[in-house]
Amino acid sequence: NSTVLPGLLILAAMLAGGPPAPAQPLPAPPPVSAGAARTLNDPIFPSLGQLGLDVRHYDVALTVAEPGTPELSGAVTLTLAATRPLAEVRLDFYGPTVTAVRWNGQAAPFRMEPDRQKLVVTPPAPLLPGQEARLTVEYQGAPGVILDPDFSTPLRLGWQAVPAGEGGAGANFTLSEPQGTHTFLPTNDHPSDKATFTTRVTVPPGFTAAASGLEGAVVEGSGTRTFVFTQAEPIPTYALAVHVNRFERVMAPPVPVGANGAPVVRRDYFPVGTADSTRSAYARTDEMLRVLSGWFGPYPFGAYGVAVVTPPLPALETATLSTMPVRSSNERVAVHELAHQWFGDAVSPATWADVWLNEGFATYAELLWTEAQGGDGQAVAARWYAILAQGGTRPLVATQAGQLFDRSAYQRGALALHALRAAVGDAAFRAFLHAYTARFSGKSLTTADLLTFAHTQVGGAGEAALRTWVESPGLPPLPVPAH
Ligand code: MET
Repeated sequence: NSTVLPGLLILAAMLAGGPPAPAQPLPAPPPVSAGAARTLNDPIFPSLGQLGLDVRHYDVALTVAEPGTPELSGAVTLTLAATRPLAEVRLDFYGPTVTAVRWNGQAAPFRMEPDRQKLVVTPPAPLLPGQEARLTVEYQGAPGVILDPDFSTPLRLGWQAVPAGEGGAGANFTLSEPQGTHTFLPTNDHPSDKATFTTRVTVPPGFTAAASGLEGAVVEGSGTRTFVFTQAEPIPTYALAVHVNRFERVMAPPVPVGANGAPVVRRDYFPVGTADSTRSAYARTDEMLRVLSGWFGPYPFGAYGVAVVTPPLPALETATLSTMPVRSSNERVAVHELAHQWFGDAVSPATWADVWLNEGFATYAELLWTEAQGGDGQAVAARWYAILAQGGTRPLVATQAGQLFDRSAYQRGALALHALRAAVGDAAFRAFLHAYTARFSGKSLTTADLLTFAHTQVGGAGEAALRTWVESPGLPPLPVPAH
């Protein structure tokens, strides 16, 4: 799982000592208090989230006074509901020092559990099912460090800082999958609790902020500019994009691929000085939107584009605004991240063990795009098959963190869809994909849910083809669809 840098224990200790002790004795524990400490018990990241907590909306205000440094200050108001009585609210947070917590506008007792990366807030009375509350958290300082162990070069998740001088004037951005969002935002940091976001980012003059959602008017302050974004459809916490840079924002004509042909706003953000060879990877986004929506159904959000970043990191499908490193700026990765808007951002995995539902579908989009260009899709499938035959494979539901983004999640996941397509034919496969996105957009599902849904949509033969690829310990035969 995530590794905490020992040096950052200093931050942890600081956080532990920071908040004041609760001003008054805690209320007598109601019978529900034991349940209040329960996490979502994710099979891969068991400490994430809180059972029974439903965050509906995050109203986020971030101030980045010195872009390129890690420091930020934040104020977030979460709209909370509960599916069981909660005597405490336990948010994932490993961020800057908390300076204030309010429950429905009134100061509320809180404490940090840095070892568990939790901010624990005690409301005046338990939050009950059917109620809604507003929880405000203010914080300031440097985010915590959560390393992702899946990569040979350890990847620091969450809030990124690109110092001035490294080919730019200083930049910050989020790269959070799977569990980095709580380095800069107190969240129920799990894809089973999706939420909408309003994101306000205040930056110095000359800098531009970008974030997931539709952009509103820029508010000019005294020596600051505040950019406001509305993400109106629920997304998983890891999919929230926030970027600060000296950006050039490039608008393109809207593309009518939303629900009932609604126009999708097109904008890309390129750091000033981005090479044409990088920008050219995004020249065909309009065509990609048309091809993929033809297969998958209406594009699920109001906008799409990319924000290019300079560090050599993995690309990430941040909602409405994929985060694209310069080195991944090619059409294959561009179409992969675009496909994730449907699979990952709109239709999300219920647990991290189900993340192949994101990666398999997004990888399959690469084959569909190849075919749309007149290329040989079966050759793409055969290459994936050879990779798995050589490198080994596993059943698709992950059992450990190191499997989340491995070849089985990507290539075997994609071949599972190729097998479904081979079993039912192109027309039924396309109808299945449309029905799947219509049914699960805005929601989260397990692999078992997919198989059940496949059975109802395409019948036993289709489900069996998919199930073989999901469950078989070895490598099933290469599927060959008839066209
Ligand atoms: N979901 C990313 C992709 O596009 C990978 C993230 S790595 C933490 O493949």
